[in-house]
Amino acid sequence: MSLFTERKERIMEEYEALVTKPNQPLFSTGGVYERYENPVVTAAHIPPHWRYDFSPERNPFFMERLGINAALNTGAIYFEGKFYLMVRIEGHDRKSFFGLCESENGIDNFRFTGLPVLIDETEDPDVNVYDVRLTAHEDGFIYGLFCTERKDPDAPAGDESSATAQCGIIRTKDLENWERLADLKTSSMQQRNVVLHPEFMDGKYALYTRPQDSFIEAGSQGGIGWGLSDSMVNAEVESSVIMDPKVYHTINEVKNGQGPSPIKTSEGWLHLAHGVRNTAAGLRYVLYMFLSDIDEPWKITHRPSGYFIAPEGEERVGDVSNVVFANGWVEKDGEVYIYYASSDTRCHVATTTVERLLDYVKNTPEDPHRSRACVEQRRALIEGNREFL
Ligand code: M1P
Repeated sequence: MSLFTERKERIMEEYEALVTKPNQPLFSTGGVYERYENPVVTAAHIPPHWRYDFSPERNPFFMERLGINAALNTGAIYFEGKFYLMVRIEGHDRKSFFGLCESENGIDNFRFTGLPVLIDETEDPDVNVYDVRLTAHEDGFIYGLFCTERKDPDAPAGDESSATAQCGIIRTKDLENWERLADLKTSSMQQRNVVLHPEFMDGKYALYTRPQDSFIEAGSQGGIGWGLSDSMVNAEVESSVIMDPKVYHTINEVKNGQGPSPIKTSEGWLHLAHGVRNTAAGLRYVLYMFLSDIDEPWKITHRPSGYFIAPEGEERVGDVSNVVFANGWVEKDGEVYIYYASSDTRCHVATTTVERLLDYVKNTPEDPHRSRACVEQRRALIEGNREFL
């Protein structure tokens, strides 16, 4: 058997074993959601024919020609009976692009379909695109809002790392044909983590924003903003209110950002977001939740303290360690599938229900912002337990 055939057969066998591997829930000490044994998508889930040249003449050693570095921050949607993830796939060349994979049950057997998504460029071509949030809007389109990154035109000579971030917009009705719209205009120098609310607000489109002073730093701005746009064609948010600011000595003291589009419940809008704090070892990204008013979604009614998901075990290590990030979840018949990436490297699922999440957001006390007040809060919990111990 030739080296080509031997390698190809082994790679195909290992790929099939990986993408058909069943995933099992793990016992959860916290009780709010269940994590799973295996990541749902990794770099190794990207189909071999997206990576290798299958011609024995052109590729006698069956080498990878276009390698994949990571499969991370994924948008998610339930569409025509299947769970779809729109994964941020990063090549060895550091450029990200989107690929769609589908699964019947949302927890395993995710397989990429079609081709890597080819997005039209605007007159100012994107250098990098990532972190798409999918929203099935009541106008009938599925929108994908993503970060478009370009070299900072004002970077001084020799500075090859300063970049600008803005919100790119695509839309579709079939997850196959994507129409590129103009990038979102706002009054902020830069934007990342922009998310479309699924319903009209007084006949306008509502967007969650994250204004920022520079590419990395939220700076004097930051917080999760809320603003309206008359249209998604040439979308423009002229002014926004900060509905969830960054706060000193919390999990989001450095910056934060809306995760996926919120889930509508009988008691308000459930939100998943990420918060970033400083540590001696660098930034730590965790996920947190809040509930906002059903009629005025920019008004937060419940803010459970602290984090909802923080990196654990192998999740702690990767290209950017100590990070969890989520830009996709699916609610189906009351069950919630949370897709989160760990350390900018791989995608996981955690499952729960709307009922459990509402219990969590309503009954987890708020951060009292001082150690003494935290002790009082914990003593009240212990006191309330006395009669049951
Ligand atoms: O590296 C962690 C995350 O950093 C960015 O998020 P934020 O804009 O909140 O800092 C994004 O680049 C995200 O993709 C990445 O996972």
